[in-house]
Amino acid sequence: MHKSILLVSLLILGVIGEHLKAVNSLEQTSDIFTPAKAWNNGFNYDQGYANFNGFPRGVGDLNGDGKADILAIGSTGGSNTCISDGSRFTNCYHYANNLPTNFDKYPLAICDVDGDRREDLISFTSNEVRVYLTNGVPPYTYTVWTTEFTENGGQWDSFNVVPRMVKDVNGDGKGDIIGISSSNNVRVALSTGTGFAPSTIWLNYNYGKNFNLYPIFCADVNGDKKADLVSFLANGVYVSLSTGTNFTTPTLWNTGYSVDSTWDNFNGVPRMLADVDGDGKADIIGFASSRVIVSFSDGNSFGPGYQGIYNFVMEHGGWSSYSVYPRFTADVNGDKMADIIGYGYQSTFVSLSQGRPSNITARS
Ligand SMILES: [Ca+2]
Ligand SMILES: [Ca+2]
Ligand SMILES: [Ca+2]
Ligand SMILES: [Ca+2]
Repeated sequence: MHKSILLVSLLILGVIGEHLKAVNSLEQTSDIFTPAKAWNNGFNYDQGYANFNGFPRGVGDLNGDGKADILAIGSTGGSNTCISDGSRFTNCYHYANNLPTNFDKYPLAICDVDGDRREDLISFTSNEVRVYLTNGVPPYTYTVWTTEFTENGGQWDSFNVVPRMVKDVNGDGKGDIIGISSSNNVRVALSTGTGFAPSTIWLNYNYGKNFNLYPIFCADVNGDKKADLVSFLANGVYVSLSTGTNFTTPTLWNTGYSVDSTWDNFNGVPRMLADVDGDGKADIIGFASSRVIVSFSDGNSFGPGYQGIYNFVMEHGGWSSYSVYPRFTADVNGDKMADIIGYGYQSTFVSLSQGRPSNITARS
């Protein structure tokens, strides 16, 4: 996240103070997600994880059992993970040492890059991309997979301006690097299983160069196992499908979730892509100020917004900012439907997806 986001977040926290703590497990009726339950108490604001940039956190299936686990970077760069057993994040262990603690400058990603179905940790440092393969006895050590996409390897110096992601864009089961350069080139470096091949340009695209205003993601939205590019521009959500060798010209898939429709910053009203109903196509999960909204992908567009849950948002539960209370979406109980994971004030909360009930009505 950009520095200004942190300052704004700290200001908000200071001004509003104690009553805005993401502590809840609110009683609420929920159309898609079950009420929030605490699954872990270790990587939260109250335990010193003050903000996302300084204490990056993530989710990913680190042991390959189909259930996403949590991972957090502490103040000295040591990282710990807690494994999902389907109802808690438990069995915690030390994952790796000396990871960077400035996400905007040195972003991290979690993705399986060698195809063994265990997700790995990818760290973009000042001069090399380090891959921590989760295939041995922790704590894991890294190998350097490329020197591209780094500060010294081409002015990749801020996630907010020149984001980098790791997702499988060619469908071979191994995660690839996708980076959008300052000259608007979407560069892809394919994983060989033991390294990242030299990057090539898959698209020239000006996404806005400001992730906080115009968030951008890689996720498979049409179910062909190749991750596509999804960007939230000023007037709507645009999708650029992966062909396996390039990204197609972006087309408009939904007119909401964007700056013009009051979704004006990621820090306050985050948006994500994950497959909430388990049909293989990633859907939009939007954390509006008053509730979580889901728009399902039909492979050609994102449909109308369904009420997801009245929690994990500013007005319900005190989730005042992404910086202080980061949220993620991933399948934590192994039913192939993506759930909500929120790092709250004292606990990490989970709301499970119940899929797409036929009796719920779309509202936008
Ligand atoms: Ca797991
Ligand atoms: Ca791949
Ligand atoms: Ca795709
Ligand atoms: Ca879906």
